[in-house]
Amino acid sequence: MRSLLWLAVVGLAVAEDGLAAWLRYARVPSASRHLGKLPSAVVTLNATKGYPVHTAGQELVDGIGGLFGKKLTVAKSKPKGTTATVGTVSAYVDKNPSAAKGLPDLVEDGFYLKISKGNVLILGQNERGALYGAFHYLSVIAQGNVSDFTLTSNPDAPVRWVNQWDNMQDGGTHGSVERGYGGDSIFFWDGHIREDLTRAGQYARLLASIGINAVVANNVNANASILTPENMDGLARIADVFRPYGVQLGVSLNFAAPQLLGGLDTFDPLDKTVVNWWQGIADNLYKRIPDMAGYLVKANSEGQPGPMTYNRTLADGANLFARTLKPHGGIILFRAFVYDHRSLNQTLDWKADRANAAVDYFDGLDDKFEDNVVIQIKYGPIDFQVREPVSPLFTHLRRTGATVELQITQEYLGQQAHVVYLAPMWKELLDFDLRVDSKPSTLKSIVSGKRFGQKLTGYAGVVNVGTNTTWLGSHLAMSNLYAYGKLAWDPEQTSTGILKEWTTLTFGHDKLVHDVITKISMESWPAYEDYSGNLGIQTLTDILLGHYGPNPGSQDGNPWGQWTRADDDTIGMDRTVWNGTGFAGQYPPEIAAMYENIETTPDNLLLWFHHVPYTQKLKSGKTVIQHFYDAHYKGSATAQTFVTLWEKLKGRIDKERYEHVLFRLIYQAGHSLVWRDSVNQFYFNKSGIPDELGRVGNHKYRIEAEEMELKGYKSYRVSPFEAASGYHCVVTETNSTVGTATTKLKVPSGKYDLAVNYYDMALGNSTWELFVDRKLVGKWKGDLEYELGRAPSPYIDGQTAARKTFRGVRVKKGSELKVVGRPDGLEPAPIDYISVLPEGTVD
Ligand code: GCV
Repeated sequence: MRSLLWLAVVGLAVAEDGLAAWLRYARVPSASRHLGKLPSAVVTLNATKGYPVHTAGQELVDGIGGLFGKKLTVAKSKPKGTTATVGTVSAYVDKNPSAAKGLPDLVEDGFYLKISKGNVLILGQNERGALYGAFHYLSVIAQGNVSDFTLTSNPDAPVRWVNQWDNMQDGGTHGSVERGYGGDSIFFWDGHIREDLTRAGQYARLLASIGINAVVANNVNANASILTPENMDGLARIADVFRPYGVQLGVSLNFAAPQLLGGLDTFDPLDKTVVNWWQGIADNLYKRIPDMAGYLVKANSEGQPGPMTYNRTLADGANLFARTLKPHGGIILFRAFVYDHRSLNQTLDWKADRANAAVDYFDGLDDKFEDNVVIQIKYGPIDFQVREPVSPLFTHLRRTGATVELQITQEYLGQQAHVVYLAPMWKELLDFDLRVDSKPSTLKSIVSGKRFGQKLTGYAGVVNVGTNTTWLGSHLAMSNLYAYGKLAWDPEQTSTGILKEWTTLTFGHDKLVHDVITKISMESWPAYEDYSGNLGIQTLTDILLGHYGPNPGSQDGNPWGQWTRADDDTIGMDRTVWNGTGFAGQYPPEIAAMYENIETTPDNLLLWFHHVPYTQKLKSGKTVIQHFYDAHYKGSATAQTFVTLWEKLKGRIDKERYEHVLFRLIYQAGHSLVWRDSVNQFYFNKSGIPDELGRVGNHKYRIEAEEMELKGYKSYRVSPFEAASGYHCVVTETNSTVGTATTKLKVPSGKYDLAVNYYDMALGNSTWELFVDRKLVGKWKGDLEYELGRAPSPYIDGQTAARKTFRGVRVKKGSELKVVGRPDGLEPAPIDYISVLPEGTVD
């Protein structure tokens, strides 16, 4: 009872499951001291229930109540005492005509804030802007700042959308949310729109608080059945729960829907019956959702139908929809992610290059699009890799507006099982100067519309939250969603500044908590790049399966085009004009010249643009291969420090989130070693060039499971070979045999960390027990598929390889070390090796 009271006094939320994310409204330190500087009542101007100004009033009451324990009332006209007045500029000016002159110019969705001696004025250019202003004020006071200030804030770009890749139906290759690692869809189930859309409303609230104005709820790999009358009614229900937050609904379309759903014998975009069919769809949608944002379309890409099926241009395809939306005020985001994954041939054609596709397809179409078409372009020319140059297509569209597509869900970047704070990467991309016509042309100036003067430009972020209370599957990953919204509003904000805000709102004010989260987050992208794919070679993940664990060999020899062209002596894509695929020539001359020349290409993109020997010297003086080895050791060593850093926070944040994050960081530390060893082993094997420091292939603390005394276990050659230490692991002889692997330790007596590398497949839940001299050290289950949302894999490979560590175990010289594995289902309790590590060592 006493502890409950204490919790109430210090204002700690009891269930910190992540659902409230950064909108926890947890009590600020010394809250009672600030009460005099806060409003006592809220006045909402022209508020209608279910619309943003009304919501803003409610948020102010809830926010100030939670943050400071001060109960506010909502009034329609001015009560006595200090007030927070919130509404649109026009509603305010109607009541106070003389105030008009003193107000700043606001663009759509912008807001004005004036805080003076406890009186707060929050005005939006529109209702949505008023809500944004209220959220901004609450964020400022939640960070402990109750001083007077005045602020005019306008968004950098009008399009600030998020995309969800939610499927109508669970199952299949991608389950409920394609590339989603936070549970099932919050929108759809069993082919329909969910009855209970509470989570959809909560999502809209989070998004509104960071300035997002639209959500495309269904996957770009769209199911035509989204457009049945019943599902359109369902979409209208989603729009209803979004509306109070000023979030508009967008819909992804399947280009072949006239045929698949409408029963027509064609989906040719120039066919009159097709045009009429789509007009009917638009009219029917807008009848139900008058404020619908518009459409998102993926066409002629990865098996999706599109206009090119009928030899029509991509502009013909986009304009078909644009024209049907125009009478309703909607816009279409048409994706530039167009390429043919079937015909690219690496062996026959040195010049073949998937990276060329977007410019090849879109060049010459700039002035052909309707003015409500926006081209949505992934930040790099391939696919959300750990390092890519900015897509050159941004420089080819001067009349038609573009959005940059960023990925919050970490498809190729650790799937939320690895912490990777993405704001620093996004900042680098946005700040990159593309030098169009030899003039400053940063990506951010292009997507704000300032560089070329287009009206419709901005940002699209693939988020893929799910029903998990953490939204993305990991508490720390939520800083990426927060940062996405903040940068889309104002790309000048810094990665650390955004992180500081997010940390305060999410975890509170403790300095140590801030220091730790900042250090982990800011080191996370460089570390991940170091252990997953260096020098612009891309994330060396398994591109044919889950896009998660290491599998460098999977990049080449298939038409997906994420090639490295690694052979025994050389590596990298030659994208030069003089000798390669010509991709470098798609940039404006200054940038093209920089990438064309190996001397002026930055090291971190060397292998993106050039095909070189492993012995090629970098600017650092290292060879390519030695850089690979060193970077993989460095990155994985950094990942180990995340665990010890986080452990400093024990007792300083709530137990629930502390444990949740710790579990993931421990897992990441182990998996970073899997990455390190797989990639190093792979290139050592290919190149035959040894590591100057003698680490690769030499692991003196390891005992290979296949070299232990086996009973019920047998040796198994792993594929790909590099995913196992010594290329082999052990598996139980049958699905029901209990296996034991035993050995005598030769190390001097003392305390050691015992690390067992095993494989946790999605085919069962084996159990393992580790004994020293017949005493149980620990027991664990192969159930990571329930704990981590990352892509499940049925194989013994780099996706499923994991590590379990027991720290500070006493052993004697000659002690018996034994692992007992009990298979379950089709998972044969696989073990790779056991490391007996002197304390403080990791290998
Ligand atoms: C929605 C990548 C992903 C696909 C995704 C596609 C896209 O290829 O792996 O899952 O499909 O990009 O962006 O359309």
